[in-house]
Parts: sequence; structure tokens; C-alpha cells
Amino acid sequence: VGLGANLGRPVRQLRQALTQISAWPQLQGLRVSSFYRTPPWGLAGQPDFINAVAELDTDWAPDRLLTELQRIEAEGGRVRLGERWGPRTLDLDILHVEGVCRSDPDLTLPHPRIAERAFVLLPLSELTPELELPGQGKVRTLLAAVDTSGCQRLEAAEPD
Ligand code: A4P
Ligand code: MG
Repeated sequence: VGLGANLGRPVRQLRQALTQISAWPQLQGLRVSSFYRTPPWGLAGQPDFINAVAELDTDWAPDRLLTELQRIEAEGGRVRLGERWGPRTLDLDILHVEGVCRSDPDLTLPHPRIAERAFVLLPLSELTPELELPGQGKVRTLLAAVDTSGCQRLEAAEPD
């Protein structure tokens, strides 16, 4: 799962989302990357984002997982200003589900734009550098090909 925010209190919103995920009854394991401060991708002139990636084990099917993530976005009072790639208080995307490849617009897996995004590849490579993303390549290799200058890892003690 990729987490991102650039409105409100981004670090706090990411921590709160992770707390909610960690309380899921279906959850068997949860590993979370460092948080990164990253320059906006896709649409300039908006605040820097805070991004992180979480790996988890669940019995939920991918569609149910997306529904539950969208519930957390909504409960966090998700605010967005309407533009594609524009600012938002919380964005939770499914990046990859082991063994699943699909191009349904409601849920495309793996997420189609991972290879272009340092803000995903940096935290993802902390957790699963050897992961092969079907159709895109290995995380470690993809990371080596993107520009990570401007991305800054935050200390775990970063205040909210
Ligand atoms: N959807 C399809 N596939 C998926 C998936 N794998 N995971 C559908 C989650 N959702 C998926 O989502 C729109 C629809 O996509 C959903 O209804 C779901 O059924 P959304 O969350 O409303 O829109 P979105 O995530 O904002 O999509 P959009 O506009 O493509 O934005 P992106 O691609 O997520 O990019 N820069 C930095 N540094 N850090 C960021 O986190 N984020 C964005 C947003 C832009 N720039 C950024 C960052
Ligand atoms: Mg999203």
C-alpha cells in the first residue's frame, strides 16, 4: 500500500492511517517504511508530499482491501482540490498484490505508474528491493533509473 499526503498535517494523517490499518481484524502482518518528504510529481505548484509504503498480509481480496482503504481515506475527512495529481489530505493506493495482475480501471494491479515515481520506489525498496513488479521490473532496478534528488528521508521521531 502506498500512502501519501500534502494537505493538513501529512505526517499525522499517515500515522493515523497506519494505526487504523494495524487494527484490522484481518491483518496478519504489517511492515512500514520510513516516511519521505518528496517534491510533487505530475503537477507543480503544490506543497511537498509525505510518502510511505506499507506491506501487509490479509485474507481480504484486492477489491475488499481497496474498499477498506477508501473507508480510511473518507474517515480521515479526505479533502482534495479536484485536479488530477493535485493536493490531498490522504491517498492510499494499492501498489501490488502478490500473484495478481489486472487492468480493471477500478483497480489496476500492479499500480501502473510505480516505475516513474521515486516517491513510491524509495520507500518500497526499503521493504522489498527484490520484488519483481509484473510488466514494470524489479524494484531495485526501477529505483536506480529514477531521480531521487529532492526526496528526503524523515527521522522516525519527526513531529506530527
Ligand atoms: N484505482 C485503480 N487502480 C487503483 C490502485 N491500484 N489503487 C482507482 C488504488 N486505486 C486504484 O483514485 C481514483 C480511482 O482509482 C479509485 O476510485 C480507484 O477505484 P483516487 O484515490 O480518487 O485518485 P488518485 O489516487 O488521486 O489518482 P490519480 O489522480 O491518478 O493520482 P495518483 O496517480 O495517485 O497520484 N507526488 C508525490 N511526491 N507524492 C504523491 O503521493 N500523488 C499524486 C497522486 C500526484 N503526485 C504525487 C503524489
Ligand atoms: Mg488513490
